[in-house]
Amino acid sequence: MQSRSSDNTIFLASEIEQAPIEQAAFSVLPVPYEKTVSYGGGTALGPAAILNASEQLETWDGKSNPSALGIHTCDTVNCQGDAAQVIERIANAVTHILASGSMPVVLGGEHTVTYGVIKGYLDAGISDFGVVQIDAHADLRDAYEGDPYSHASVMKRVVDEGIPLYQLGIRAYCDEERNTREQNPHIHFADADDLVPDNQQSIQLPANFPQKVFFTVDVDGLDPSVFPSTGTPVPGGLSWYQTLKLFESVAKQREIIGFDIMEFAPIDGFHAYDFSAALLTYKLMGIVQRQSN
Ligand SMILES: [Mn+2]
Repeated sequence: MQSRSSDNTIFLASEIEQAPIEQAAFSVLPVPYEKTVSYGGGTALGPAAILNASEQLETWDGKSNPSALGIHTCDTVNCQGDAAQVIERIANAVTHILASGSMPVVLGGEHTVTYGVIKGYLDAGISDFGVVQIDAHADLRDAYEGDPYSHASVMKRVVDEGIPLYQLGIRAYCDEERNTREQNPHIHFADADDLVPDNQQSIQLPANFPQKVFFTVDVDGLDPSVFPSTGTPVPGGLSWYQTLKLFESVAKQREIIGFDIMEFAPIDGFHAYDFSAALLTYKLMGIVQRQSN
């Protein structure tokens, strides 16, 4: 076990050797980017807190051992400079992971990071994929407070690239976002209203939804009782097991080509939430592992 305050650690460092990227099924990419803060802050501290908490994970996730496939932790992305520069660096890092034959597992940082990740796939020549998003917010504003790279606009940037989107657990959106959903036939959704009261644990992707899926998890999509450690919490979110089951239901229908965990903002002194974010990351690796067997 290493000190919780140590930086530059690698995922599960206490249990496994760092796998070379070419031999790792999963490549963890820390991106402590935090520029647009709408309410509470702290996402810049997310990746380091998750990596530190990963020291406490068991390699056996309850059903399989994802670490047996090899986990590589990449260098932390330099998040200095303007949004366009950082997005370019994120895209380059993701392209490198893909060129190495590994799967990106990206730790944010604010949700804007996901746009850089998606650009990385496009730069690598991969464009025949859809995005499935767990989130409290639709993130479909064309710009927020004048900023097209706001975390409140990230999924608009994604759909503007022509990428189909399926949203899960949304429960906060404005008129502009409602209109965007109605006008764009490539945006699908099962909102919190549809999923949470009946504890619905699976969805059916449309037949024309792409075979490859990138899965983005904004931790505020889960209920604040699970993750109060985020900048813009909204009550009525997904439960822990419901989140895992929904991810599994997508993984059973499609090929997961990568995923991210965004908007985690650790609360000083409440390390339970850091561990929850690390465990969520590892559990999603496990679901990917078992589906690809
Ligand atoms: Mn979001």
